[in-house]
Amino acid sequence: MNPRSRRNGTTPLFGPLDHVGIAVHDLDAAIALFTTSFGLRLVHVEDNPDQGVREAMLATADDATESAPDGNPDHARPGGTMVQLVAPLHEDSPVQKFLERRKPGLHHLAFTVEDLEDAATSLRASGVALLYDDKGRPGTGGSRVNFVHPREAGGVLVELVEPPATST
Ligand code: V0V
Ligand code: CO
Repeated sequence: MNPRSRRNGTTPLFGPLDHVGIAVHDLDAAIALFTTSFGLRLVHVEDNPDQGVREAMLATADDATESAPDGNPDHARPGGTMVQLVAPLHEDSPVQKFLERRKPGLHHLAFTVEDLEDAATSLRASGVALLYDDKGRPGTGGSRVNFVHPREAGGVLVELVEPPATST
């Protein structure tokens, strides 16, 4: 068990909803809708070649709690649940496949976990597999992420997010 983990029998495995992922064709148009019309604030735009996406994170709660746990200003995390707009970076992107098979719309729900590897162990014990190995993959804003396939999660792609470690 990771020594940073504070999880015990009384805390849920999945913490607060970190973000809701929405698949889009046109990132700039979607950013304009969510900022200009819906009033969300653009936190950052980032390419994630490993995931085959260009993504934009938008804050729903513009409170004073925004801070970067590791001191990197690019990793600032607003207090509320975010919206993540994901557009394909290339033809092999899972988001490209999603847009072709389905259409733009809700793509995934991302829950915060305290420790990605502990979460993988716990899920495995419940018979739920993750897409990647227990260490996960690089996610947005310095996080590490892993996924549960929608066929194992009631038809919804579920992402696990371990935020960047707090620097002491
Ligand atoms: C596929 N299906 C979905 C779905 N994607 N259902 C709900 N939500 C989704 N997002 C359904 C699809 O309609 C089919 O249902 C079935 O699953 C198999 O479809 P498929 O196209 O053959 O799917 P696969 O198995 O080839 O690919 C699905 C997976 C893929 C989940 C394995 O999308 C994947 O590897 N996703 C994880 C990585 C990812 O999505 N990255 C982008 C976000 P029927 O027709 O059989 O009923 S990156 C991100 O969020 C980051 C970086 C971050 O937050 O930091
Ligand atoms: Co995501």
